[in-house]
Amino acid sequence: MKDIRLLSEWIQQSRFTVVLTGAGMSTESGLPDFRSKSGWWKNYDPTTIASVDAMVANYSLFHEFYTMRLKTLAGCSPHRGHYILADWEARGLVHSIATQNVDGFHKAAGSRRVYELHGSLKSIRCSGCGRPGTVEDFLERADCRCCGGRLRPGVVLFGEALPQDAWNSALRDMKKADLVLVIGTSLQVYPANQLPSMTAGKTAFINYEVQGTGSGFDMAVQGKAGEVLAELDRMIK
Ligand code: BV8
Repeated sequence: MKDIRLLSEWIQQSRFTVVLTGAGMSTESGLPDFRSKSGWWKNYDPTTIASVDAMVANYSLFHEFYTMRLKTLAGCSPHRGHYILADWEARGLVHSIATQNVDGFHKAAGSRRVYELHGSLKSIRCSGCGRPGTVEDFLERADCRCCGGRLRPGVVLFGEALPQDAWNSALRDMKKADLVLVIGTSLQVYPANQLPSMTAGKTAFINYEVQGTGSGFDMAVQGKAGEVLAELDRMIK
């Protein structure tokens, strides 16, 4: 409890707070994460699924995986933790959010300055000509209406570069931050996992599992993102 009390003070004193979130930020919305016991990668090996090779060599499996991801997403929505972060931005307590998540929940909850480092599941595009497609067309396994190419979600697959503007904005803000909150991530994925080390400010890790990953932070709070954020919000209000 004392850590959360201290963290609530850091958040109020900070002039430039940046947040980095991962899949653990959305599990309370009903979206599985990747590496926990109930995560997506339990049944699938990411590099054989979420990669360009998989999309080219095994489009059926690729399509099946992302169809399931899109259908699961359609039944979920942001939880109180997403709304609290959006409220903190409106109140000047948070400057921006860099997210590894592709669910769009931070923006849906009202956050304005969100850097989607790994793209967005619902932004469908043609893997051939790059023109936008619709989720409906993707789900029906239709081809691109312009060039007949295969449709794909606008997510960053393993082996692909991150969107330049999102990465540069996140890096710029991390360097300026005097407080970085890292929420719901195992920090296994490069280069997003490098961001917390880019700041000269204080760093706090809020995660269900804190052993190992939590070391190297100024503070590690073990718990569920939504619950910890609600507790902090009560202390700050
Ligand atoms: C690139 C989109 C170069 C798709 C994703 C060997 C060593 C090191 C690196 C590499 C290597 N071989 C290859 C690499 C690079 C590779 C990489 O990092 N691989 C890893 C797996 C070893 N990275 C890349 O390929 C990146 N690109 O490097 O390009 C380049 C440069 C120039 C030109 C060309 C190429 C691209 C990486 C992006 C991949 N795309 N997602 C999709 O979603 O389908 S990654 C995927 O993992 C998701 O985005 C996810 O968000 C992300 C990270 O995972 P986490 O968010 O951390 O989720 P995880 O389940 O792991 O952890 C959740 C945590 O939350 C857990 O700790 C859990 O305890 C906790 N939790 C759960 N519930 C809660 C909670 N905490 C609090 N509250 C809760 N309720």
